[in-house]
Amino acid sequence: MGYQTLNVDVTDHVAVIRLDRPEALNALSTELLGELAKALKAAQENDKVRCIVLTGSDKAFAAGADIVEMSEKSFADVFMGDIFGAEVGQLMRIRKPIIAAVSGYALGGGCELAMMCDFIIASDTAKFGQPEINLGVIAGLGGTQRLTHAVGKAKSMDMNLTGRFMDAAEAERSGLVSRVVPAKKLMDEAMSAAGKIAEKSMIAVTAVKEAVNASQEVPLSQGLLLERRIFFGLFGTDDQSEGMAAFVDKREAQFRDR
Ligand code: DAK
Repeated sequence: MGYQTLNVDVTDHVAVIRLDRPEALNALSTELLGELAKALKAAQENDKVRCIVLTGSDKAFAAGADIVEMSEKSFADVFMGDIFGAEVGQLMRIRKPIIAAVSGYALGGGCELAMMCDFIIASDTAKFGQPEINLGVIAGLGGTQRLTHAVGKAKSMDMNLTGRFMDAAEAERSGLVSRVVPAKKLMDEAMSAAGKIAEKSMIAVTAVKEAVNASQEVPLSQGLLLERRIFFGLFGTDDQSEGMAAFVDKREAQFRDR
């Protein structure tokens, strides 16, 4: 399918979705978010795809929601229109792992989009921020919630109240990103991580995603119970038998997602 604001490429079981609105630093317009939701759904439904990498340009992952588009809207427009509600709902329904490969600006909705992914690999040029305060509003896609979970209250308050940007080193130190690599290596690193995930049992991969995501929502005792139940359940899979037999036999496991 052809997109106006994205490029999609599937190689070796990895779908790379690249945001491509360079004239606006990949600002998240309604069109872009609609296309992103479609591309993610297509990746979810494509059996060849085992992992997704979401990325932008060297200069910007995404500089936020499209301010030009939003500037004309009233309370009634955004409330009754539930802007981006359907698109974000689609993203949250993706069960395959999504890695955000972030270079340059990830601001406002761009930072929030990266945080909606399963983990973030950043280039050393990455800059994260929730500068909505400068526009007279606050974050609306998780910037006060997911960011606080990721970096703690102090840094989240600092970023949401002052609108300052966090560089890649601080983002790694604070737990917002999992790895920082030189800008030139960003896609190699993201593809290598995605390739590693693609080799695993998709049943176990999907289970990891559900269990870790649950840790952000439920009390520890419930999370631990859920984890244990899923762990026990995986003993009903061929992939558990194969994975453990392969270890004992000192060979590579051949997972079949069964
Ligand atoms: N929207 C529209 N255009 C943008 C943009 C944005 N967010 N960011 C950059 N651009 C455009 C610029 O207007 C400029 O266009 P031209 O003037 O060339 O036509 C072009 O991209 C290049 O930008 P600059 O000339 O400004 O480039 P610089 O290198 O000088 O500065 C910058 C880069 C990223 C520091 C600067 O562009 C900037 O501050 N951008 C705005 C960042 C920002 O405030 N982001 C937060 C936006 S608010 C919700 C859903 C979503 C949201 C909220 C609720 N619900 C579902 C409830 C999200 C809100 C936001 O993200």
